[in-house]
Amino acid sequence: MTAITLVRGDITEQHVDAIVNAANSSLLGGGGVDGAIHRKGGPEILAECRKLRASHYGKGLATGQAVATTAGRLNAQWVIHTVGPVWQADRDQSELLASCYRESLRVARELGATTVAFPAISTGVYGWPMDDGARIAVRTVREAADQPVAEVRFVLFDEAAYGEFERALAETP
Ligand code: AR6
Repeated sequence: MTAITLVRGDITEQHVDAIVNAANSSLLGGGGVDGAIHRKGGPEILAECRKLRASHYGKGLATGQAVATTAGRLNAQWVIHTVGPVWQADRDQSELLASCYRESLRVARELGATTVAFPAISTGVYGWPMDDGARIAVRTVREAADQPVAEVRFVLFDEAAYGEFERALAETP
């Protein structure tokens, strides 16, 4: 059974096996979590991302998919990059957001990671409402997390995000 824990803070400060990055399909960096990970993790991460773009991911990483690199100078072994959908009020993309969590966990299991830290994917620059993003995150991780992943830690940047994840956790059987 995988434990789901909530922490308020900065994902780049976590000591875990794998840190999940809310990336974009270019894999070449950006703002928010992505910017913080590359800043603190150092150039090794970007170097591996460039190699991925030059090999299997010539067109970039598709929305809902996940791929791992080194974590550079972060207190982790791997960064798992995933691309969330951009929120659109007139289109249900919940399955794509769920896929980010599912695919990241699949990569984590393949790597043998036992502790995995997730941000609230798509809820920043990509505009997904936090309450719905939290419900999808918690539900999908409850369904998909499996050995050897012993802990999935959601790292929430502010009190409001923490509150929504707490509520989602209490509501999800
Ligand atoms: N630690 C934990 N959570 C954070 C941190 C941090 N250091 N920084 C921000 N958050 P975002 P997205 C929260 O924008 O919406 C980038 O430019 C933030 O408050 O990082 O998936 C990429 O390159 C929000 O709740 O990711 C893409 O272009 C959540 O993390 C695009 O942003 C996610 O916010 C991806 O947008």
